Amino acid sequence: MSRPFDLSLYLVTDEDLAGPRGVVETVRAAIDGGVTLVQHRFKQGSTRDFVATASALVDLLRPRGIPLIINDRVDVALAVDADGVHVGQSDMRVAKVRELIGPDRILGLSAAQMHELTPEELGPIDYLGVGPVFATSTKPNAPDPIGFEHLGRVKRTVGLPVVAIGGLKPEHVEPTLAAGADGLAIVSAIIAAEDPAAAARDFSTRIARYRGK
Ligand code: TPS
Repeated sequence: MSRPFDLSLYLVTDEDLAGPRGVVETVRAAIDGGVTLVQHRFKQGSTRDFVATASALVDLLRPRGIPLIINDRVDVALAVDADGVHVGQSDMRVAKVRELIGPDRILGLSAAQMHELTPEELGPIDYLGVGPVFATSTKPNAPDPIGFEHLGRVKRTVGLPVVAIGGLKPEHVEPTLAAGADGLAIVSAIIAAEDPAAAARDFSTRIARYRGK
C-alpha cells in the first residue's frame, strides 16, 4: 500500500510556462490556492538543475503534507526522497519502477485509451492519468483528445483512482468530476496564470462546491 494521496487538484509543473517567476515560486503561490498534489516534470535542462528544483519542492511541500511526484525520472525521485513517480507508456515499465521505488511510494501512469492498458500495467500502479480530455499545446505529440464520455468509461473500467488531464480550465471541474474522475491535473491554467494562487483557488472552490462542501 502506498502512502495516502489526494488527486483532487493535481498540479503539474512546467519550467517554460512558469517563466521568470520560476517553478518553485509558482508552486509556492499555487499551493495557497488549494493544490493537493504536485508533479515535477522535466523537459529540458540539466539533471543537476532538475534535482535542485525537485529538492526545493520537497522542502516546500513536505511540511505542508502535499506529496511531490517526479515525472519519469526514478533516479531523481530517489535522490530527493520524493513521494512518488509518474510515468508514461514509453517510459520505464511500471513493474520495474515499482521494484525500484518500493511499496510505499506513489506510482502513476498516463494513458489515453483503455486498450493500451494490460493487467501487468494496472497491477503495480496507484492511479491513472487519463487524457488529454481536450486538445493541449502543453504536451507536443499528445494523443487525440478523448472527451468526458471516454474519461468516464476508463474510470468505470479500471477500478483505480483516475486524474483527468489536458486543456482543463475551472469551468471543466463539474463535468470532469461528474464523469467520475477523482481529480483534475492542470499545467497551463495554473502555472501560466498571472495569479497562480487565484487560479488554483478557482479550481479548488469549484471542486469543494461540486462535492457539497
Ligand atoms: C497525471 N500529459 C498528458 S496531457 C499533458 C500532460 C503533461 C499536458 C496538459 O497540459 N497525466 C498525468 N501526468 C502527466 N504528465 C500526463 C498525464 C501527461 P495543460 O493542462 O496545459 O493542457
